[in-house]
Amino acid sequence: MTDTADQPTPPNLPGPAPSSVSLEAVQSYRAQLTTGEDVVDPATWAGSVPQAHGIAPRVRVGRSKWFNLLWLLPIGFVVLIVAVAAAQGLRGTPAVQRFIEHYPGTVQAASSDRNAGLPIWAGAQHFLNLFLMIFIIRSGVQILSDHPRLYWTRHSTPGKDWFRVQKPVPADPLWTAKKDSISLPGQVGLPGIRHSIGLARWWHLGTDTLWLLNGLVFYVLLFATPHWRRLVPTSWDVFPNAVSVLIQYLSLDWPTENGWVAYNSLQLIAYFITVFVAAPLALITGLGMSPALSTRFKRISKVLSIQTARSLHFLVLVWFLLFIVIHTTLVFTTGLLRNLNHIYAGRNDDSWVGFWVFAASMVLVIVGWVAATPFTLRHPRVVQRVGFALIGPVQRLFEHVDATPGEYTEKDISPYFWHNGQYPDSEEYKALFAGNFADYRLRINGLVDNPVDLDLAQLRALQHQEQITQHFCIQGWSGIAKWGGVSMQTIMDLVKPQPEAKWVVFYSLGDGPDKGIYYDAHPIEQMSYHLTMLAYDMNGERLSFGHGAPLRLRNETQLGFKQVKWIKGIEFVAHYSEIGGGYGGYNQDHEFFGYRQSI
Ligand SMILES: Nc1nc2c(c(=O)[nH]1)N[C@H]1C(S)=C(S)[C@@H](COP(=O)(O)O)O[C@H]1N2
Ligand SMILES: [Mo]
Repeated sequence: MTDTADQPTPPNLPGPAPSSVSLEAVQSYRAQLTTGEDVVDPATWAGSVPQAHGIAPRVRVGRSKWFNLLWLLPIGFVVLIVAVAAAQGLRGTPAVQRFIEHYPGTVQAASSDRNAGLPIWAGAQHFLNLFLMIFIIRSGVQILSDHPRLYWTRHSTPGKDWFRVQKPVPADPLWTAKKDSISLPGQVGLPGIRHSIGLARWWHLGTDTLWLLNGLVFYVLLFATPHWRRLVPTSWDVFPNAVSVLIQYLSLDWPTENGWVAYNSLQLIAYFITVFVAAPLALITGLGMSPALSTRFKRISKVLSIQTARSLHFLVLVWFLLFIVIHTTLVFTTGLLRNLNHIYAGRNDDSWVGFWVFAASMVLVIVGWVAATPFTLRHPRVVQRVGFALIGPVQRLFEHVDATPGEYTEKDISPYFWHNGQYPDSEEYKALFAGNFADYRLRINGLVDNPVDLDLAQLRALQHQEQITQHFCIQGWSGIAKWGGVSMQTIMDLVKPQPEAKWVVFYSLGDGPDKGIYYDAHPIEQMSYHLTMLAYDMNGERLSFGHGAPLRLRNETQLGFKQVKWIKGIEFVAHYSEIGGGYGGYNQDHEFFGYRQSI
């Protein structure tokens, strides 16, 4: 950040022309807002975007070759057949027979019998885990499909993605991330329709909170009882035993299971990784995508950049999916009734008790699964409110971390910075653009002692701030740019907010996708953060049309949709509930986002 000390400071500026600052200006902005619907109509959703389907998942090989992952199905099948043949061959050899005799597959500690059986809490938690996972996975896949590409660097450069479920990025220089999003079938994605990330995130973050609580209780109970011994390997013998189990499974001559007393070593390793590696990694990589945390904990975000976090988060999903498929297959094929009795009935026999508990729980699962999407489309405000109740307090906590400037340098600037949102096309904007913004005025008013109208020359005369920061779009792409402009603190020194002013509303010259102007409200505390500014330059040049000319907001503790572009007015208010639909911004009113989005 560089301050240009020789530029005039606020008191040296020419005073505002009193006639141009008026209540009418404020009222005219508010009158241009629309309120948004309380029900989702897929036909008119997000500005009537037609549903768009992705393509089969592909992974990049080398510079520009793409491997279609559907090939893994036939390849996997052939590999499995070969592996079965090889394992059967191996079991015929005396050396392998001796090995299996020595390492039968299960390490049984002397105390194993004391840990025999599963307590009721384990069954209850297993069910809750399974139930929550359905919503977590469906909404997670929905979030991915809003920017259906993965990268290893924070630049999100087209063609540099390593994974995509979407065609290559078209050459259109004004292509937006929203146009790049894809739809999912309504019973796969949650809620399935294109660009429904706002609702998907409430499901994802809300059920995550419950899942983490469930996991925490599980950890506590596990270590407060001897049951941790069932899940934590305590001898190196698990490795040869796991190899032995694998050979036995593959040769289709399965080991005798005694899961009541101890899991076999392969199972033990899989459970251990799932509980103690994959689950914590899901949390860490999830938080690694947060703008507030990333700008604050720079050391961590240097290594775990948003895109590394996002890619790893996806790989954790792949692990969970594989685990679920293999685990369920084995539960079904290694003595279903007994297995179900172990987990749901706390008994070690072949009665039907566990099965009926399982069947009843499956009814709940199916009802939840089938109802989730229709419910979300019919009651999106409920999803928005309940989701916020579950995750809002955490987001609020993270918001209080002010970033310190200077994380990135010129060499970090992204070669490609995605565009997003709805471009302005009003006569008002076109006329201003044609006149090179000579007639542009930024109107700042509301609960301030000194309302002002500023033209671009006056804005440029204010103390200059420059910062190189990372943008985090809610859809998942990111980019680094150098922003030049005026800090919001300088603006506040000029307009002098009154004590009642608690929120600051930014109005755009551009409409949102459902008509009515785009706007967003920010808490006033964040306006004095180091990196909160109005930018008129980007990467050393004037802000382009696509990126928000002539003026846009940067508040680096929040996601991209809150960075209003093409700003025409700023209003200081007591609360945003009187503005537009009353939810704190255009996306909050129309697409059920949250007014605090530090994650
Ligand atoms: N006026 C207005 N501002 C907007 C939007 C919009 O649609 N209209 N989109 C937002 C979103 S979702 C993002 S990610 C950023 C994108 O900024 P960029 O196009 O400069 O990358 O602008 C934000 N500001
Ligand atoms: Mo965005």
